[in-house]
Amino acid sequence: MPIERTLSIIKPDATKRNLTGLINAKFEKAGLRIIAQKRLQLTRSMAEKFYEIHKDRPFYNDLVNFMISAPVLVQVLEGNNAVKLNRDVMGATNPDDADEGTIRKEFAKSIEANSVHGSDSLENAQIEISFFFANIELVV
Ligand code: IDP
Ligand code: MG
Repeated sequence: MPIERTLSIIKPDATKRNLTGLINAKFEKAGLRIIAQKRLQLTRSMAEKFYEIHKDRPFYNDLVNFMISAPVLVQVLEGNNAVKLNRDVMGATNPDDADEGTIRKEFAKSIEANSVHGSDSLENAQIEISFFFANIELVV
């Protein structure tokens, strides 16, 4: 299985409730290694740019406001099939549809305030990692 890297964000609903440690434990238990991590207050322009792909969706403005409503933890996770493995650990976008034991099932408050972001492809993972991190910050 290929070793991959993926971009994770622990979202404001989770940082506000002091859930970063419990969520990181889920990643580590699944075999994902946190090789970079920092707590940031996103600016509106950063959040707009990060979610630009969704700019025509009806939830875009609310999503940007949510993502700047409190600090986030941006992270790079590394492991076998990390992109898909992380999506599996996260669970479905809507917590009502998420499997038992997933982060979103356990912690998400709503389809918007769903506790975590994870890259959806290897190509997007590389783009998203370089959005937040320099190579020198990725430490295995
Ligand atoms: P994903 O995070 O599971 O990849 P996306 O479809 O890429 O889901 O949506 C990005 C984020 O936008 C979601 O994680 C969630 O915070 C928010 N979002 C997605 N769909 C809705 C919706 O229907 N209403 C409100 N917010 C949404
Ligand atoms: Mg997505």
